[in-house]
Amino acid sequence: MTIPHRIPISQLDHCLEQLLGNNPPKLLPPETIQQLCHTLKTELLGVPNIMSLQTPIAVVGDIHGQYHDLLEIFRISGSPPNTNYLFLGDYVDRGYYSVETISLLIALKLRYPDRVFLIRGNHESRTITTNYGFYTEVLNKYGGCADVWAYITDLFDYLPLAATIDGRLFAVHGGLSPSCQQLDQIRAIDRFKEIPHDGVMADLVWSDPDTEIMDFKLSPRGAGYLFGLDVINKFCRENDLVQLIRAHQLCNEGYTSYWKGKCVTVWSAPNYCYRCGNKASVLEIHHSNYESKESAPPQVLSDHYVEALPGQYFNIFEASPENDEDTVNGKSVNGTDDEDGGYGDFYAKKHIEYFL
Ligand SMILES: [Mn+2]
Repeated sequence: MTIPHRIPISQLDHCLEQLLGNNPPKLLPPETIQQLCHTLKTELLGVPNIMSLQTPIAVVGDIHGQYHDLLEIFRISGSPPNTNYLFLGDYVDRGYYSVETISLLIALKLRYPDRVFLIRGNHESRTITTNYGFYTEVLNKYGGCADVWAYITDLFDYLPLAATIDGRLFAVHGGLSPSCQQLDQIRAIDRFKEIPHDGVMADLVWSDPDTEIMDFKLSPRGAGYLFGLDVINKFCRENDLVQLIRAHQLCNEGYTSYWKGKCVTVWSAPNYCYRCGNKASVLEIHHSNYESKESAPPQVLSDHYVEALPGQYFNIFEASPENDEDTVNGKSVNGTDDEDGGYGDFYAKKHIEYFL
Protein backbone atom coordinates (compact mmCIF):
# COMPACT_ATOMS: atom_id res chain seq x y z
CA MET A 1 0.00 0.00 0.00
CA THR A 2 1.31 3.44 -0.88
CA ILE A 3 0.79 6.05 1.79
CA PRO A 4 1.06 9.71 0.79
CA HIS A 5 3.79 11.60 2.65
CA ARG A 6 1.85 14.78 3.09
CA ILE A 7 -1.20 14.97 5.30
CA PRO A 8 -3.56 17.88 4.62
CA ILE A 9 -3.83 20.38 7.48
CA SER A 10 -7.60 19.87 7.50
CA GLN A 11 -7.07 16.17 8.26
CA LEU A 12 -4.61 16.94 11.08
CA ASP A 13 -7.06 19.46 12.52
CA HIS A 14 -9.73 16.78 12.39
CA CYS A 15 -7.46 14.41 14.37
CA LEU A 16 -6.82 17.15 16.95
CA GLU A 17 -10.56 17.79 17.18
CA GLN A 18 -11.27 14.09 17.79
CA LEU A 19 -8.82 14.10 20.70
CA LEU A 20 -9.25 17.59 22.15
CA GLY A 21 -12.92 18.16 21.40
CA ASN A 22 -14.18 15.12 23.29
CA ASN A 23 -13.96 13.99 26.91
CA PRO A 24 -12.98 11.21 27.06
CA PRO A 25 -10.91 11.78 23.88
CA LYS A 26 -11.91 9.78 20.77
CA LEU A 27 -9.43 7.18 19.57
CA LEU A 28 -7.99 7.72 16.09
CA PRO A 29 -8.64 4.84 13.67
CA PRO A 30 -5.67 2.45 13.10
CA GLU A 31 -5.30 3.54 9.45
CA THR A 32 -5.01 7.16 10.58
CA ILE A 33 -2.36 6.29 13.18
CA GLN A 34 -0.49 4.32 10.53
CA GLN A 35 -0.56 7.30 8.18
CA LEU A 36 0.51 9.79 10.87
CA CYS A 37 3.40 7.56 11.98
CA HIS A 38 4.53 6.94 8.41
CA THR A 39 4.55 10.65 7.62
CA LEU A 40 6.32 11.64 10.83
CA LYS A 41 8.96 8.94 10.26
CA THR A 42 9.83 10.37 6.86
CA GLU A 43 10.11 13.85 8.41
CA LEU A 44 12.27 12.66 11.33
CA LEU A 45 14.70 10.91 8.97
CA GLY A 46 16.22 14.31 8.23
CA VAL A 47 16.39 15.47 11.85
CA PRO A 48 19.78 15.15 13.60
CA ASN A 49 20.23 13.18 16.84
CA ILE A 50 20.65 16.47 18.71
CA MET A 51 18.15 19.14 17.64
CA SER A 52 19.20 22.81 17.81
CA LEU A 53 16.34 24.70 19.45
CA GLN A 54 15.92 28.29 20.60
CA THR A 55 14.29 30.14 23.48
CA PRO A 56 11.57 30.87 24.37
CA ILE A 57 10.53 27.28 24.92
CA ALA A 58 8.66 25.23 27.53
CA VAL A 59 10.28 21.92 28.49
CA VAL A 60 8.07 19.02 29.62
CA GLY A 61 9.22 15.89 31.48
CA ASP A 62 7.62 12.45 31.85
CA ILE A 63 3.87 12.28 31.06
CA HIS A 64 3.32 8.48 31.16
CA GLY A 65 -0.12 8.31 29.61
CA GLN A 66 -1.68 10.90 31.93
CA TYR A 67 -3.54 12.56 29.07
CA HIS A 68 -5.66 14.93 31.14
CA ASP A 69 -2.58 16.17 32.97
CA LEU A 70 -0.99 16.90 29.57
CA LEU A 71 -4.01 19.09 28.80
CA GLU A 72 -3.40 20.79 32.16
CA ILE A 73 0.11 21.65 30.89
CA PHE A 74 -1.38 23.37 27.85
CA ARG A 75 -3.71 25.30 30.16
CA ILE A 76 -0.94 26.63 32.40
CA SER A 77 1.88 27.17 29.86
CA GLY A 78 -0.15 27.81 26.68
CA SER A 79 -1.16 25.63 23.75
CA PRO A 80 0.85 24.98 20.60
CA PRO A 81 1.48 26.91 18.41
CA ASN A 82 1.34 29.84 20.86
CA THR A 83 3.96 28.21 23.09
CA ASN A 84 6.98 26.26 21.80
CA TYR A 85 7.37 22.87 23.44
CA LEU A 86 10.18 20.40 23.93
CA PHE A 87 8.97 17.07 25.35
CA LEU A 88 11.65 14.96 27.03
CA GLY A 89 10.13 11.50 26.48
CA ASP A 90 8.28 8.83 28.48
CA TYR A 91 4.94 9.61 26.83
CA VAL A 92 3.51 6.13 27.33
CA ASP A 93 3.12 3.36 29.99
CA ARG A 94 1.70 3.52 33.54
CA GLY A 95 -1.23 5.91 32.95
CA TYR A 96 -4.58 4.88 31.41
CA TYR A 97 -4.31 7.06 28.29
CA SER A 98 -0.99 6.22 26.64
CA VAL A 99 -2.72 5.77 23.26
CA GLU A 100 -4.45 9.16 23.40
CA THR A 101 -1.35 10.91 24.79
CA ILE A 102 1.01 9.74 22.05
CA SER A 103 -1.68 10.22 19.37
CA LEU A 104 -2.10 13.84 20.44
CA LEU A 105 1.65 14.51 20.53
CA ILE A 106 2.14 12.96 17.08
CA ALA A 107 -0.73 15.01 15.62
CA LEU A 108 0.59 18.21 17.24
CA LYS A 109 4.11 17.55 15.94
CA LEU A 110 2.79 17.08 12.38
CA ARG A 111 0.47 20.10 12.60
CA TYR A 112 3.07 22.46 14.15
CA PRO A 113 6.46 20.99 13.18
CA ASP A 114 8.42 24.13 14.11
CA ARG A 115 6.71 24.55 17.49
CA VAL A 116 6.59 21.05 18.94
CA PHE A 117 9.66 18.84 19.49
CA LEU A 118 9.77 15.31 20.84
CA ILE A 119 12.81 13.38 22.03
CA ARG A 120 13.02 9.75 23.07
CA GLY A 121 12.71 8.41 26.62
CA ASN A 122 13.53 4.93 27.91
CA HIS A 123 9.81 3.99 27.62
CA GLU A 124 9.78 4.72 23.88
CA SER A 125 10.83 1.12 23.34
CA ARG A 126 9.21 -2.16 22.29
CA THR A 127 10.54 -4.10 25.28
CA ILE A 128 9.56 -1.57 27.95
CA THR A 129 6.08 -0.86 26.52
CA THR A 130 5.37 -4.58 26.38
CA ASN A 131 5.82 -4.78 30.16
CA TYR A 132 4.61 -1.44 31.47
CA GLY A 133 1.19 -0.93 29.97
CA PHE A 134 1.16 0.58 26.47
CA TYR A 135 0.98 -2.75 24.62
CA THR A 136 -1.89 -4.04 26.79
CA GLU A 137 -3.71 -0.73 26.52
CA VAL A 138 -3.57 -0.93 22.70
CA LEU A 139 -4.97 -4.48 22.78
CA ASN A 140 -7.80 -3.34 25.08
CA LYS A 141 -8.67 -0.24 23.07
CA TYR A 142 -8.28 -1.68 19.55
CA GLY A 143 -10.18 -4.95 19.85
CA GLY A 144 -7.24 -7.22 20.62
CA CYS A 145 -5.16 -6.02 17.66
CA ALA A 146 -1.57 -4.83 18.26
CA ASP A 147 -1.11 -2.98 14.93
CA VAL A 148 -1.33 0.47 16.51
CA TRP A 149 1.37 -0.52 19.03
CA ALA A 150 3.58 -1.67 16.15
CA TYR A 151 3.09 1.57 14.14
CA ILE A 152 3.90 3.74 17.14
CA THR A 153 6.86 1.75 18.48
CA ASP A 154 8.33 1.77 14.93
CA LEU A 155 8.00 5.55 15.00
CA PHE A 156 9.86 5.66 18.35
CA ASP A 157 13.00 4.42 16.55
CA TYR A 158 13.06 7.72 14.63
CA LEU A 159 12.81 10.14 17.56
CA PRO A 160 15.88 12.33 18.16
CA LEU A 161 17.88 11.68 21.34
CA ALA A 162 18.56 15.15 22.66
CA ALA A 163 18.38 18.90 22.02
CA THR A 164 20.44 22.00 22.67
CA ILE A 165 18.64 25.24 23.50
CA ASP A 166 20.40 28.43 22.33
CA GLY A 167 23.47 26.20 21.98
CA ARG A 168 24.03 26.49 25.75
CA LEU A 169 21.54 24.18 27.44
CA PHE A 170 21.59 20.43 26.84
CA ALA A 171 18.30 18.53 27.14
CA VAL A 172 17.99 14.75 27.25
CA HIS A 173 15.64 12.23 28.90
CA GLY A 174 18.05 10.64 31.40
CA GLY A 175 21.60 11.91 31.51
CA LEU A 176 25.22 11.47 30.53
CA SER A 177 27.32 8.49 29.51
CA PRO A 178 30.86 7.44 30.46
CA SER A 179 31.37 6.53 26.80
CA CYS A 180 30.64 10.04 25.54
CA GLN A 181 32.48 13.29 26.24
CA GLN A 182 31.58 15.21 23.07
CA LEU A 183 28.23 16.15 21.55
CA ASP A 184 29.64 15.01 18.22
CA GLN A 185 29.80 11.45 19.55
CA ILE A 186 26.03 11.61 20.10
CA ARG A 187 25.55 13.14 16.65
CA ALA A 188 27.39 10.15 15.15
CA ILE A 189 25.13 7.45 16.64
CA ASP A 190 22.89 5.45 14.30
CA ARG A 191 19.73 6.05 16.37
CA PHE A 192 17.19 4.42 14.03
CA LYS A 193 16.76 1.25 16.08
CA GLU A 194 15.40 -0.16 19.32
CA ILE A 195 17.18 1.26 22.38
CA PRO A 196 20.13 -1.07 23.09
CA HIS A 197 20.79 -2.36 26.60
CA ASP A 198 24.06 -0.50 26.93
CA GLY A 199 26.20 2.08 25.18
CA VAL A 200 25.77 5.82 24.70
CA MET A 201 22.20 5.64 23.36
CA ALA A 202 21.05 3.59 26.36
CA ASP A 203 22.86 5.82 28.85
CA LEU A 204 21.27 9.00 27.47
CA VAL A 205 17.77 7.68 28.24
CA TRP A 206 18.56 5.75 31.45
CA SER A 207 21.16 7.68 33.52
CA ASP A 208 20.57 9.86 36.61
CA PRO A 209 22.54 12.58 38.44
CA ASP A 210 23.67 11.79 42.00
CA THR A 211 24.90 14.41 44.47
CA GLU A 212 26.58 11.76 46.63
CA ILE A 213 29.11 10.52 44.09
CA MET A 214 31.98 11.58 41.87
CA ASP A 215 32.54 10.17 38.38
CA PHE A 216 30.17 7.42 37.12
CA LYS A 217 28.68 4.44 38.94
CA LEU A 218 26.45 1.69 37.59
CA SER A 219 22.78 2.60 38.09
CA PRO A 220 20.55 0.53 40.41
CA ARG A 221 17.94 0.69 37.62
CA GLY A 222 19.89 -2.02 35.80
CA ALA A 223 20.68 0.24 32.83
CA GLY A 224 22.57 3.52 32.50
CA TYR A 225 24.76 5.20 35.14
CA LEU A 226 24.69 7.55 38.08
CA PHE A 227 26.95 10.56 37.56
CA GLY A 228 28.34 13.31 39.81
CA LEU A 229 29.01 17.04 39.56
CA ASP A 230 32.53 16.54 38.18
CA VAL A 231 31.04 14.66 35.22
CA ILE A 232 28.58 17.45 34.40
CA ASN A 233 31.20 20.17 34.85
CA LYS A 234 33.58 18.45 32.45
CA PHE A 235 30.84 17.77 29.87
CA CYS A 236 29.66 21.39 30.01
CA ARG A 237 33.21 22.76 29.77
CA GLU A 238 34.11 20.60 26.78
CA ASN A 239 30.91 21.35 24.90
CA ASP A 240 30.46 25.01 25.84
CA LEU A 241 27.25 24.31 27.78
CA VAL A 242 25.92 25.79 31.02
CA GLN A 243 23.22 23.33 32.09
CA LEU A 244 21.82 19.81 31.76
CA ILE A 245 18.00 19.62 31.60
CA ARG A 246 16.48 16.16 32.01
CA ALA A 247 13.42 14.23 33.26
CA HIS A 248 13.19 10.51 34.16
CA GLN A 249 12.91 10.77 37.97
CA LEU A 250 9.77 11.28 40.04
CA CYS A 251 10.02 14.53 42.05
CA ASN A 252 7.59 15.21 44.89
CA GLU A 253 7.67 18.96 44.23
CA GLY A 254 7.52 18.50 40.44
CA TYR A 255 11.17 19.43 39.93
CA THR A 256 14.64 19.01 41.40
CA SER A 257 17.57 21.38 41.05
CA TYR A 258 21.06 19.94 41.54
CA TRP A 259 24.26 21.92 42.02
CA LYS A 260 22.63 25.39 41.90
CA GLY A 261 20.74 24.63 38.70
CA LYS A 262 23.68 23.12 36.80
CA CYS A 263 21.39 20.12 36.38
CA VAL A 264 17.61 20.12 36.73
CA THR A 265 14.93 17.42 36.62
CA VAL A 266 11.52 18.30 35.16
CA TRP A 267 8.74 15.89 36.14
CA SER A 268 5.37 16.43 34.45
CA ALA A 269 3.13 13.59 35.70
CA PRO A 270 1.26 14.87 38.79
CA ASN A 271 -0.08 12.26 41.20
CA TYR A 272 1.98 9.73 39.26
CA CYS A 273 0.24 6.39 38.74
CA TYR A 274 -2.85 7.98 40.36
CA ARG A 275 -1.39 7.40 43.80
CA CYS A 276 1.98 9.11 44.41
CA GLY A 277 0.46 12.46 45.46
CA ASN A 278 3.33 14.40 43.86
CA LYS A 279 3.25 17.77 42.10
CA ALA A 280 4.48 18.26 38.53
CA SER A 281 6.08 21.07 36.55
CA VAL A 282 6.90 22.57 33.18
CA LEU A 283 10.26 24.38 32.80
CA GLU A 284 9.58 27.65 30.99
CA ILE A 285 12.78 29.06 29.50
CA HIS A 286 12.57 32.67 28.41
CA HIS A 287 16.21 33.34 27.55
CA SER A 288 19.76 32.17 28.23
CA ASN A 289 21.60 35.50 28.69
CA TYR A 290 23.27 34.78 31.98
CA GLU A 291 25.89 37.53 31.65
CA SER A 292 23.60 40.45 30.92
CA LYS A 293 22.70 42.48 34.02
CA GLU A 294 19.68 43.88 32.21
CA SER A 295 18.18 40.46 31.83
CA ALA A 296 17.90 40.01 35.60
CA PRO A 297 14.81 37.92 36.21
CA PRO A 298 11.63 39.18 37.87
CA GLN A 299 11.07 38.10 41.44
CA VAL A 300 9.93 34.56 42.03
CA LEU A 301 6.17 35.00 41.94
CA SER A 302 4.81 32.24 44.18
CA ASP A 303 5.34 28.65 45.27
CA HIS A 304 3.92 27.75 41.89
CA TYR A 305 6.63 29.57 39.97
CA VAL A 306 10.21 28.79 40.98
CA GLU A 307 13.40 30.05 39.36
CA ALA A 308 15.92 27.47 38.12
CA LEU A 309 18.49 29.75 36.44
CA PRO A 310 17.94 33.40 35.43
CA GLY A 311 15.21 33.49 32.78
CA GLN A 312 13.89 30.00 33.48
CA TYR A 313 11.08 28.99 35.81
CA PHE A 314 9.41 25.81 36.93
CA ASN A 315 5.67 26.34 36.50
CA ILE A 316 4.35 23.92 39.11
CA PHE A 317 0.93 22.29 38.83
CA GLU A 318 -1.25 19.66 40.45
CA ALA A 319 -3.25 16.78 39.04
CA SER A 320 -6.26 17.45 36.79
CA PRO A 321 -9.82 16.70 38.02
CA GLU A 322 -9.83 13.64 35.70
CA ASN A 323 -6.69 12.28 37.37
CA ASP A 324 -8.47 12.61 40.72
CA GLU A 325 -11.51 10.77 39.35
CA ASP A 326 -9.35 7.93 38.10
CA THR A 327 -7.72 7.81 41.52
CA VAL A 328 -11.07 7.52 43.27
CA ASN A 329 -12.21 4.85 40.83
CA GLY A 330 -9.29 2.82 42.11
CA LYS A 331 -8.39 1.34 38.75
CA SER A 332 -5.09 -0.49 38.78
CA VAL A 333 -2.01 1.06 37.24
CA ASN A 334 -1.08 0.00 33.74
CA GLY A 335 1.63 -2.57 33.47
CA THR A 336 2.30 -3.35 37.11
CA ASP A 337 -0.41 -4.66 39.37
CA ASP A 338 -3.17 -5.16 36.79
CA GLU A 339 -5.50 -7.62 38.45
CA ASP A 340 -6.97 -8.69 35.13
CA GLY A 341 -3.65 -9.05 33.43
CA GLY A 342 -3.18 -12.70 34.24
CA TYR A 343 -0.06 -12.04 36.28
CA GLY A 344 -2.03 -10.94 39.35
CA ASP A 345 -0.30 -12.81 42.13
CA PHE A 346 3.16 -12.35 40.77
CA TYR A 347 2.93 -8.60 40.32
CA ALA A 348 0.79 -7.96 43.39
CA LYS A 349 3.58 -9.26 45.56
CA LYS A 350 6.21 -7.34 43.71
CA HIS A 351 7.15 -3.86 44.83
CA ILE A 352 5.93 -1.41 42.19
CA GLU A 353 9.01 -0.10 40.46
CA TYR A 354 7.82 3.49 40.06
CA PHE A 355 11.30 4.64 39.20
CA LEU A 356 11.35 2.75 35.90
MN1 LIG B 1 12.28 7.52 32.13
